[in-house]
Amino acid sequence: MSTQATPLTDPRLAELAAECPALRLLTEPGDLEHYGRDWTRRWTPAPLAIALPAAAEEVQAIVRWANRQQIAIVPSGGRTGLSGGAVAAQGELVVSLERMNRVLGFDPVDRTLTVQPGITLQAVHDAAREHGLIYPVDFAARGSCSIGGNIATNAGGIRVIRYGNTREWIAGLKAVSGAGEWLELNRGLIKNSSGYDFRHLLIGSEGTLGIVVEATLKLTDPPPPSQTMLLALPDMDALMQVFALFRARLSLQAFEFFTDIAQKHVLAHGAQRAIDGDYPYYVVTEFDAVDATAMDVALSAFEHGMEQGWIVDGVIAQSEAQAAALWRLREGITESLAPHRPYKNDISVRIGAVPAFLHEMQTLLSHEYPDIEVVWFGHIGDGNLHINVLKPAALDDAAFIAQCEHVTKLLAATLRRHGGSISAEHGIGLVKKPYLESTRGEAEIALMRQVRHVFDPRGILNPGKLFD
Ligand code: 2HG
Ligand code: ZN
Repeated sequence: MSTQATPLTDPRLAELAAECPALRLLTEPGDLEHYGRDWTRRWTPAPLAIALPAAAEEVQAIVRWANRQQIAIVPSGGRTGLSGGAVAAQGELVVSLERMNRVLGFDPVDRTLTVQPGITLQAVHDAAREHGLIYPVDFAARGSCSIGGNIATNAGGIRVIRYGNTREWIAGLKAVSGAGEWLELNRGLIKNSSGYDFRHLLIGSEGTLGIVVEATLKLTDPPPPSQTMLLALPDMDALMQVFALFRARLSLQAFEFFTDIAQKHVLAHGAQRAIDGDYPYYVVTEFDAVDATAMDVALSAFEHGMEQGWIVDGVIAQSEAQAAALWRLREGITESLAPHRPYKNDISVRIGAVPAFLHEMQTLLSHEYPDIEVVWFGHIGDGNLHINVLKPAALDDAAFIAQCEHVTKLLAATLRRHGGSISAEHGIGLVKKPYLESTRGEAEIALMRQVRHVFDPRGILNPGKLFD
C-alpha cells in the first residue's frame, strides 16, 4: 500500500486537495481495494479515493466539500465489521480515521480518557491500564478495530454480561454532522438533563449521522482476580441451566458458548484441546475469584452441575497462560472459519426467551441447511448468538448467499415472534438491511429516516447502509 499521494486526475479531488493542502489522499488500486472493504469480503471495493485526515478540521472540510460536490462518504475505522457497514463499492470517498489515533488526555478525577476515533481498542486498554484503570469493552478484534467503529456499531463483546455495551462507556463525543456542523455532545457530564442526548443517537448509527472526531471514554476499576473455566455440556437445555446456576452463585465476568463443530475448526487452526473427547456444547466462563472461599463456591457450583447432569466435564485454568489457551478456543473461532467464507447471523433475544428460541431455531436450521455445516457460538449470557454458515466448496457464491438469505428471512420471522433482534452487535450495514423491519416497527423506521435527513440532508454519509 502506498503512503504517497498520487497525482489527482479527478477535478473534484483536485479541489479537495487544494482546499486541504495537508490532507493525504490515495487513489492507487491497491489502496482502493484495501480501504474499500471490511471483513465481509462480499462486495468488490470501488471507492473514488481514500482520504486520511490528521485533524478534526480536515474531517469537517471533507464533509463540507462532499456536500458541495454531492459525493458520498464512507467513514472508516479498522474495517473489522461483519455487516458491510464500511464497504465502499459505489465510487464513494472513504474517510479513514486511522491517522487520528492518539490519546488526547486522561482526567484522574473524572476517570475519563479522551481519544481520537482511529485508536485501536487494544491501545485504549493499554492507556487505561497505565493509569491503573480499565476500559471494559472487549472482544477478539481488539488489536485491529478502532474506537470510532466500536461507537458506530455500539460494539458489545465478551464482557457485556458484566459491563454492558459501548454505549455505557461514552461520556462525550465530538462529531461532524452529515451537513458539516460541529457537534459537542454531552462534554463528559454525568448529569445533564437538558434535552435530547444526541450522543446516544450517534452511538450505533453506523456512520449515517455524523463522523466522530473525538470520544471521551469512561474508565473503571480493574475487576478483582478472576478464574477461567471451560465446561463441556451434554445438550442445549443444559446451557441455560448452567448459566442460571453460575449466575446465581458466582459473580460472572463472561459466559460464552460454542459447539463441537466450532471447536473442531478452532483446533484445526492451532488452538489446544483442553477437554478430552467431544461434547455437543462448551462454555468458557470467567468469574471473580478473590480467595479460597470464592473458589470453593465455584467448585461446589461445578459439582452441583455435574450431579444434575448439566455438566459432563470441566477444566479450571491453573495459570494465566492456561486461561489464555481456554479463551483461544472461543476467541479464535471467527478467524478459523474465515477460509470457509461463512455467511453470518448475529442475533439476540431476551435471556429469558433463549431456551424456547434456541429450540425453534435448531429445528429451522437443521431443516433448511441439511447438508451445510452450521457453526454456533457467542455470548449466550447476553442472549446473543452467532451463527456461521460455511460455504460448501461445490456451491457458487451467488447460490450460497441466496440460500442463506432465504433462511435469514425465516430466522427473522422467528426472531420477530420472540421479540429478538436481527443484529445484536455487528450492525445492520448492507448485510442485514433487508431484515431491519423484523426488529424495528414501521413508525420507528420512518422516524429513523427523518432523523437521518436532519443530520445529513444531502444524504452523503454512508448511503445505502442501515436502510435506503
Ligand atoms: C465474536 O463474538 C464476534 O467472536 C464475531 O462477534 C462473531 O464471527 C462471528 O460471527
Ligand atoms: Zn460477538
